[in-house]
Parts: sequence; C-alpha cells; structure tokens
Amino acid sequence: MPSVRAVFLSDVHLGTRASQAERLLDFLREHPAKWLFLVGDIIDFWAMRRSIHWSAAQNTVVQKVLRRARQGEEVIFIPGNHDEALRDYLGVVFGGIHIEREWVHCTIDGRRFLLVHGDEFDQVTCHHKWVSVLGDIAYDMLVRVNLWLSWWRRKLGISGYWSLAGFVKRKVKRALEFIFNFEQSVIRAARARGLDGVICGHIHWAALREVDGLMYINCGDWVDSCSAIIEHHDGRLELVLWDKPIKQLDSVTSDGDCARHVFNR
Ligand SMILES: [Mn+2]
Repeated sequence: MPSVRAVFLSDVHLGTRASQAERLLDFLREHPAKWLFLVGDIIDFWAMRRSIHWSAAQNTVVQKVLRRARQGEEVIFIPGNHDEALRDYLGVVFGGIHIEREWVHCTIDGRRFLLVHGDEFDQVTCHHKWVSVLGDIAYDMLVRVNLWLSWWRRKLGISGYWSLAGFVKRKVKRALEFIFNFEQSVIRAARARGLDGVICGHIHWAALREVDGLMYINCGDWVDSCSAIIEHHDGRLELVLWDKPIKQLDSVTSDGDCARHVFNR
C-alpha cells in the first residue's frame, strides 16, 4: 500500500534555476500515493522563454511523475499561469496524466475539496512570489541599517527622512492584504460550489487552516519553502515542510536527522 492516500504539489517551476528539484525528488521517493495532484506552475514556460535552466534532477522529476502514472498512480495536472500552455489540452490524458482545469477531490472521510491553481483569484496582475513576513529581529536590524542609511543621506546632502523599515512595513502590509484577499476569494469559490474547502497554490505561501468554517489549504512551493500537502489513509490532511538536509546537496550534514515540520491538522 502507498505511504499516503494523496499528494498535492504546486509551483515547482521546473525550467528555472530556483526550482528545488533534488528536494522534491527526495520528498516524492518517500511518498508514493494513490493520487498525485499537480496543482499548477509545475513547469515554468514563462521563465523558459527568457532562459532555460534544465538540470538532471529536473529531468528526473518529470521521469518519476510519468513513471508513477504508468505504474497506476492517478496523476492529475491542473495547469497554472506559468504552464498555461497546457490549458489548451484540458480533458486530454497523455502519459497517463490527466490535464484538468479544476478538480474536486473527495477525502476518504468524505470531505470535498476544490482543486485550483489560483491565479484566477489573484486580484493583482503582478506576481507576488516574494511575499514574506518580517520578524522582530529583522525589523530591529532594518531600523539599524536605516540609521546608517540616514547618515549617508545626510553626508550626500539628500534632504528629508526616508524610513527603510516603514517602506518594508508598507510592502509587508500590502502583501498580507494580498494574501487575505486571495484566501477570501478562493474560499468564496469553494463555498459557492457547496464544498468543504479549497486546495490551491500560486501565491507560494503554504497554509492549512480554517477560514470562515471552510478549509483553506495552499501547497506552497518548491522554489523557496519546499512544502506539500498530503492526505493520510484516514483522510487527515497535513502540511509538510521538506527542509531536511539532502546528502547529495551538502555532504556535511550532521546526523541526517529529519527536520520534517508538521503543522496542525
Ligand atoms: Mn501561479
């Protein structure tokens, strides 16, 4: 029996240097499943128009996915905006992989989830993958850097005060508003369809929590956070961060201890 019932991945961005293909391979190896859902932006055709970075590991990711489909795993690919070229092939099955615009996944305990990439709910046209929240220490550091900046501004005869921390705070506030609006609109879509929640990607911000009585689940990404959602055999959904040391990547790993962070639910 596979180790989990379902695996949900999004935003792998194959074809770019940032894609964490080795880590993904390591994760996939340990998570054979009955269902494999690729929730968009798996291959970054946008970036590949400018330049292509296609490593051996990225090749292996494609091979492994095809192999899993061949060996009977149900593989569903929901194209995102970066692989929207594949949206011309909705309903098509190739290599055992089903291309779908959206999907409703039913967990073993009977909950029904809307699967979409999520770009259709993105109110802002530009792509917010840089989103991050600063902690107190970073804020403190910014204030100090700003003192130094102000000193230089005075030296250079630039008038007026400009706050770096203020600038970052405005940015973070806008980022948080963006995430909030995104969550609200995907949840609204799931509610309109009478479902129990949504599983999406797109904003590179992994999440698994209740929003207004429905489940908001985001797969995160394999560019920065290396996160995935899994469904256990009892229907329990879990957010997994795959940030354990990989031997091929750094040979100086201390004890090979699995730093697999498990979030609630
Ligand atoms: Mn996207």
